[in-house]
Amino acid sequence: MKQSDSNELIDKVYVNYFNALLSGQRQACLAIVEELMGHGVPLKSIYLSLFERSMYAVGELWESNSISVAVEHIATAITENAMNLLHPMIFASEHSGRKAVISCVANEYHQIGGKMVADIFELHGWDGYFLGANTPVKDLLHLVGEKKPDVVCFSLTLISNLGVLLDHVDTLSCRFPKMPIIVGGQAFVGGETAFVPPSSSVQLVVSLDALENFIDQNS
Ligand code: B12
Repeated sequence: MKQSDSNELIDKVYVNYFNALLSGQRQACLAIVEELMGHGVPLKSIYLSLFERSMYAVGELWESNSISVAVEHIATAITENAMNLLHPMIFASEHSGRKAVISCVANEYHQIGGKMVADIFELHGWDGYFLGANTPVKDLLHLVGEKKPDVVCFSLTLISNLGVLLDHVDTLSCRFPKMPIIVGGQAFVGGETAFVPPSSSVQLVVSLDALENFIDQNS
């Protein structure tokens, strides 16, 4: 399906989806996602044009105190739930044995973007081990030693966590000197965070499109 067609289909349902999300109607949200899947809308379009777009909008309403924390929490839970609906698409592709470990740093509780990254790896036939929010670095090191991935990705939302990220990258690089590391996430969008990769094995990849380029080049 052409991207313009999928965006058109999503645009048609977006307002209904967003209203259902804000009023906590999980069933209605899931039905809309199922409808889009039924039309063959690709996973990445649903992730970006429905889930990311609506959660960014939730963030704006939350920031301006137009909705409560409770409403934001329900919207987050519904979004995480809806992402699981797409699992049959994600795991349908043949797996190549390539592996990626994806994690949020300690004190980073925003995990939806990182989960999307893990799902994109799976969609392209990699095993995407997603560690979720607030992962202590010692546990990350342990898992990396066990799984021996081809790449480790960090997702960062809060600029205030940049120091923690740099510490994690440093610790990981000391223990696994040749391990390719990708950092990405909202903290780096718009050039707000000056990130200078500390070594040639570390790179900044902020979008799912750029991630797909990385996967293509390394598959
Ligand atoms: C849900 C949410 C929460 C939830 C998160 C729960 C969860 N399960 O994830 C909770 C309640 C925990 C939370 C807490 C806080 N939050 Co909050 N949160 C949000 C909200 C509304 C949505 C986040 C989200 O899911 N976005 C959708 C995903 C898909 O977007 P994404 O993360 O950007 O990911 C995309 C890309 O960045 C990329 N990507 C992400 N990671 C990576 C990694 C790689 C390697 C690659 C290639 C790509 C990539 O891929 C994704 C698809 O494009 C945002 C609003 C927003 N603008 O996002 C605020 C927001 C991020 N939160 C904010 C704030 C301030 C906080 C708190 C500090 C609030 C507080 N006072 O307590 C705390 C901090 C907690 C912590 N220590 O982490 C601010 C951040 C402002 C800033 N710029 O620093 C925002 C922007 C809200 C706002 N407008 O003010 N939050």
